[in-house]
Amino acid sequence: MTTATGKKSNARANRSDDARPSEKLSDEQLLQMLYDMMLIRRFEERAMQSYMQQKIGGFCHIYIGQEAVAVGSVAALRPDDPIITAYRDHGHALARGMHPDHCMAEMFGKITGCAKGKGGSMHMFDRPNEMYGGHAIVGGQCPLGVGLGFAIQYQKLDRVCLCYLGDGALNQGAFHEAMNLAAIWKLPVLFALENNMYSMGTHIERGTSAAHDLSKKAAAYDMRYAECDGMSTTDVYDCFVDQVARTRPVDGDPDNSEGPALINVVTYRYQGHSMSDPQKYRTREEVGEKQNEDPITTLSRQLMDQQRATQEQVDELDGKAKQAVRDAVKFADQSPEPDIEELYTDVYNEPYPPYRKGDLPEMVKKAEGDESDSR
Ligand SMILES: Cc1ncc(C[n+]2csc(CCOP(=O)(O)OP(=O)(O)O)c2C)c(N)n1
Ligand SMILES: [Mg+2]
Repeated sequence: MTTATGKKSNARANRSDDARPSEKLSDEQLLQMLYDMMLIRRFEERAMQSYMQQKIGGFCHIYIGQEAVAVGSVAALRPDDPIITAYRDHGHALARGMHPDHCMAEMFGKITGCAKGKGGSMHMFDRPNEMYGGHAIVGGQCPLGVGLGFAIQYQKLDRVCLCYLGDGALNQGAFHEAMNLAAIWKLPVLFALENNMYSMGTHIERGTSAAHDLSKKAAAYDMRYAECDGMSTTDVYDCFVDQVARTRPVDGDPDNSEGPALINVVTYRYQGHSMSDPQKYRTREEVGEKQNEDPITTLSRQLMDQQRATQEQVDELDGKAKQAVRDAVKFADQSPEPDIEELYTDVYNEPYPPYRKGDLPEMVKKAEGDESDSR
């Protein structure tokens, strides 16, 4: 595997034992993981195409290359474990079980989207599948992830929150506040660093202290640290099974948990930062080299070498993924746009009517009334 700066290291050095949970996965489970990655890849390809056709507006950040991170880590969770992430979020939503129709419709700004088309690409939410966004402010999801962890602890549940972040978030104050609180309150949160080595055009070594040894970031908060190879689905899975088990509070008791951890998942994005990125900060050779480590090709080969899948089965899965995405585009295309009234719903817990000139919201009127009463 590779370290934060791309150098080779022993991915399993941080593990408590040498057992590999992925070896216990059935053929069916492994093929499901392969399919989930194919679905994300094909979804992202069609998302890029639809963006070029101006069917998708705003920002759009493509996850191609990083599929093993979301799929491998989510597979290590229980369905009731919450996850939260940043704006490069379509992959996480799909890995968590969001139907591609509703994911694509959200991107198209349609009422059938997971957030009624009001969030778009960066704000995938799926409460039933315990997916809490989709956040555009770099590092902004870290304190929210800590909040999810606090809710678990407060309710004495035995869940684990997976809070994904990019390497750019390592330099945000919110990340450090979140790490500190998670550590002192021993919250059941795993900070899954998706270290694709770039934040926009800035290489991690140029923008982040101790980039060569990110265990120091965890050590600063007296927190556990682990690394895994984000280009290998099974390595990600093995690492997260271990870390989730160590963090999960048995019977909801924080004393029966090893507390939070920072996990450095070394990965790579093949596309630009967003849809408009001339990518002058890296060479074609560098991208090509990483494409040789493609997570989908790697898992396909692994399964075929072990005679757990045939080429025909792999092709069939890919065909199924392509069809699911074609259907999703059709669904999104044919869905209606939200009505204009939707601008005023889902803003507050108690919805307010539109603000017209001279009209004060009920809340303000009430506050002013209270003030005059007390004068
Ligand atoms: C607080 C804040 N500062 C700056 C930005 C602009 N911005 C958007 S994405 C990004 C890069 C973040 O990179 P990283 O966290 O590594 O995530 P990646 O894009 O690699 O997934 C920046 C600086 C922002 N959205 N929020
Ligand atoms: Mg990054």
